[in-house]
Amino acid sequence: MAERAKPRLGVAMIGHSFMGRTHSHAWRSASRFFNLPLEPEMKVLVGRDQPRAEAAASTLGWAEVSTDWRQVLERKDVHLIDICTPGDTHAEIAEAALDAGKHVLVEKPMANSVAEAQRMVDAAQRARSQGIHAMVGFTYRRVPALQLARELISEGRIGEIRQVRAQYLQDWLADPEVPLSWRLDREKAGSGALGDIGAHIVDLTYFLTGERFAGVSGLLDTLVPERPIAAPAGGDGADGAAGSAGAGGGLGGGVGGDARGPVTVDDTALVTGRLSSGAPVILEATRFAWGRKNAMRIEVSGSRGAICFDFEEMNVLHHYDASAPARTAGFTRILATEPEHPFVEAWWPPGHGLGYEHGFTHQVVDLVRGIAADQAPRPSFEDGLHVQHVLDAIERSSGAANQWTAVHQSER
Ligand code: SOE
Repeated sequence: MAERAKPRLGVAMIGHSFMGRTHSHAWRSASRFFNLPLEPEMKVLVGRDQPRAEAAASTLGWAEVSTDWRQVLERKDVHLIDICTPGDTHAEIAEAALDAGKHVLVEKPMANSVAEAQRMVDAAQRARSQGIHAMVGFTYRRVPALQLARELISEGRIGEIRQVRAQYLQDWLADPEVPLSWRLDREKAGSGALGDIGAHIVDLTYFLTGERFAGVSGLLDTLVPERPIAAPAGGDGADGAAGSAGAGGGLGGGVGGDARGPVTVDDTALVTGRLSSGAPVILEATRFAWGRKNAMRIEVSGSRGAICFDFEEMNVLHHYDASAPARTAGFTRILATEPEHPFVEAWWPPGHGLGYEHGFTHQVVDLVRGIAADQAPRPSFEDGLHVQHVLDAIERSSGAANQWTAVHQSER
């Protein structure tokens, strides 16, 4: 008997640089590896420049191209808008899309300010009664080893949460000759290391412990206040908005001449904080840690043990069981590459491991399943708003000589 065709989920994506490439890969692979209730269709790629968008669409597998996202919102065959542009455009596009009855996936951090994030939450709440869903792309939540970490913590395997330490270390700005890009422009990016990578460890602390932040003390610093002005380059959206990235969607760009311009965001963010239980947290986000390429690390110490993760070994989770006899106690290195681990069974035979891109595919899988079941996928816009409140409190604290600053708690 012929199989009945699945209902379609028409997708339009805005922006086609680094994040646009990862998302395209995810939309392409999700239903090829996972049994999804809806079939995603890569309908339209939106970019500001027609020829560049056309080239990207043909490489990444989008059927059509548009230079006008508002027109795309009018299309009946488009059901979901995937926003991969710099933060300054997120609120406007997400609000309009939700009000037009489209589901939304938006890259992190969800906005450049609390006020924008709040507007997005309001729009998501209006849309929810119509069965429309919104999700923020904190993709690391869907790394199998980190999903396992959350399972172990919620099963009580490390006991009560006592303390969290997390770092997100990169080095792509350590060289002062790396040119300016949109990520160094406060107008476009909202903040620097804080929002770009610090947002991930704020979200992961929240995801793993299930606790919100209560207060913080923050120290932000701009280590290289001026940089060469970048030569115009290809790409569009998330990594091309200020002409920063080539077609490959990398982070840096070419230098245009001798002219220099100001860096208007933080280069490094250092934070101490407390969770709602009172548990202390220490966070560090920097793009100046030579030799650290994408070292997103998190260690949670509980009353009965600990878990520890480093993205540079993304298939590994370390677990310490404090009840083990001292003679043989030590961190157990768990390879999260087995069919028993979240998402892994859909991919390769045991032990073969996953990469950066898989988190994005898993994100699409959970989003599509949530939409089909009419069950709000997480991280929701409310979750994203909490992260935004934490970033805001860190900035205010840093501006007030690191003064302890309460994190505003909005309703869930
Ligand atoms: C750049 O610093 C960046 O691409 C972040 O923007 C991403 O969110 C992170 O996954 C990797 O680093």
